[in-house]
Amino acid sequence: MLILHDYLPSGNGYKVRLLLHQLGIPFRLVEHDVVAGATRRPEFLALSPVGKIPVLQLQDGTVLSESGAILCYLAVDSVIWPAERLERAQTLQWLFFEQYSHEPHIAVARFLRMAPDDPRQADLPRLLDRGHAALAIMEQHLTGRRYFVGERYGLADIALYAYTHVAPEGGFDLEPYPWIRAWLELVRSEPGHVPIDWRPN
Ligand SMILES: N[C@@H](CCC(=O)N[C@@H](CS)C(=O)NCC(=O)O)C(=O)O
Repeated sequence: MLILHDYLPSGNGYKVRLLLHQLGIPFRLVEHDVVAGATRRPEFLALSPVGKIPVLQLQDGTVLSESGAILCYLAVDSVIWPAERLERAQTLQWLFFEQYSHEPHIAVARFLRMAPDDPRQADLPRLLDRGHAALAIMEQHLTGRRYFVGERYGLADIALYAYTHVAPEGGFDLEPYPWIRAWLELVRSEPGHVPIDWRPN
């Protein structure tokens, strides 16, 4: 059985949990307390030198890190992976956007609210600014569309949903983004959708 090393409040981990559940793939969840520094301990670093969750451990012991890479590993050959070459590249485009222009600002702003002693508190105004810039790009793309790629629910929606739906916890008001709010509702209504704090039995 697959093992997912994860931390329940993590949006990066949630992307993988959500996809595993929606694809009906059974897995065992092993939780690590990121805030307490568990991923920096020697036992975890021996598993994955990157020192971050999520980590997917395959049946043969191989480990895979980086949420976007794990999503692709699980999705390729499944119904959720686009058949068309352009749509595959557009999916990757949004996964890279999420990692470079969205998550580093929106997820970190949310994390700083959970960790008031973190020395990066002074970065908050810049993170809010950059996070809103990412939300504005998403709003513009979603205007007149239902989903990010090919008018079908896919990996780009999963990856961007993970931290966008909890962006208010980082201080982002989603009121000015009606298309994003409609898309969040649509993603929530997908079959097999589970909330961020869901864990397998
Ligand atoms: N680019 C990575 C980011 C992973 C990441 O930042 N994980 C955080 C939790 S959301 C973590 O494990 N942080 C622990 C640390 O940096 O010590 C991904 O998408 O998987």
